[in-house]
Amino acid sequence: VAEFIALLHYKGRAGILQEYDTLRSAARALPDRNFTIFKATENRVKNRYVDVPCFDSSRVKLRDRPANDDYIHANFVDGYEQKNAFISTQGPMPKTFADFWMMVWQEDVRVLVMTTRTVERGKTKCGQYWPVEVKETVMMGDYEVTCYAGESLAHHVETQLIVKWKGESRQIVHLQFTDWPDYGVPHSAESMFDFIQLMRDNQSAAVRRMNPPWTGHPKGPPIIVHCSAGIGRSGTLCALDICLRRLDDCGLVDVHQSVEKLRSQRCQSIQMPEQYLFCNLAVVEYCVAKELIAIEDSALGEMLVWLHDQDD
Ligand code: PTR
Ligand code: PTR
Ligand code: PTR
Repeated sequence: VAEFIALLHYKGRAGILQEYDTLRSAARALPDRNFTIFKATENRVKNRYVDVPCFDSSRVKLRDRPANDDYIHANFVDGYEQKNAFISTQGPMPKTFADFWMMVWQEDVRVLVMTTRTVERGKTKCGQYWPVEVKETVMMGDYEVTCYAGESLAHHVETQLIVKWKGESRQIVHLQFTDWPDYGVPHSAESMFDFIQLMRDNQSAAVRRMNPPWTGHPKGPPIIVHCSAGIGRSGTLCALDICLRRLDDCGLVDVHQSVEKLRSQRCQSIQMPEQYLFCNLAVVEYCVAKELIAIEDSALGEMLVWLHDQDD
């Protein structure tokens, strides 16, 4: 940890931004960087953004559909020592609501994490694919989704859902982080740490309630994480979860390597240089909060200034 912090100081803001550039070049050089299914004419309507491609290699296939109609803009992403701990996906659109719920059901997902608002700065970022009023039921394709409880807190909204399909019911929780500013990155990672903990607690509780074995997921089903494009904010959240788990488990941290791996599974994860800076500094903030390191306020302050320094 001390080495990581010393290295950050040595690299400085410019060095970290340069490191982000090398991540982008590395991504472009990946051997199995194919987006054939994303590009297929019939799938265009299923993509929220034409400029955010979806890897063929890690994509989630809808198994109940014919092979030429199994596409959704979603990828399996590994967590810390857990294969396919996450599915990272774009914010569902009315045309893909049914596909989204089919994926939730197929992968046995119990925790949905959303890191955007449905509308930001007057633009639609994500469709309203879940009910928010207590007792409200919506039909999403063949899936009946009912809200049975909801709570709005300072930094997030928690909605309890029951999903029914072919006579079977499942309890699913929807966690929406509302503390991410419309643009850029949060000023402090504190509310994100709390939110990550909430996500983990809900997942552990869900796994305890479930009966193993889970189809294809020995450590429990994936958590679905999405924002608008499903790369910037979702990528940042997944990267932080991975880095903090590793830190807690063995006291090691390698943001660069963790992000590189993430980017090989979900294209463009951590979409902006500032998000990469944020990830690095959030790790510092976590180490300070956990008293793993003692760092002078002035040094931490100086680092936070880099983060929010908009004059590149
Ligand atoms: N049209 C570009 C392509 O297909 O390569 C879109 C794209 C842009 C894809 C950026 C990936 C990108 O990733 P990175 O941010 O790693 O350069
Ligand atoms: N890709 C955008 C650009 O290059 O202008 C940057 C961008 C990133 C825009 C995220 C919007 C984004 O989402 P939000 O508006 O929700 O922050
Ligand atoms: N074409 C969009 C843009 O550049 O604004 C694509 C985009 C949108 C990319 C949002 C990233 C975005 O952020 P996030 O992944 O955090 O929703």
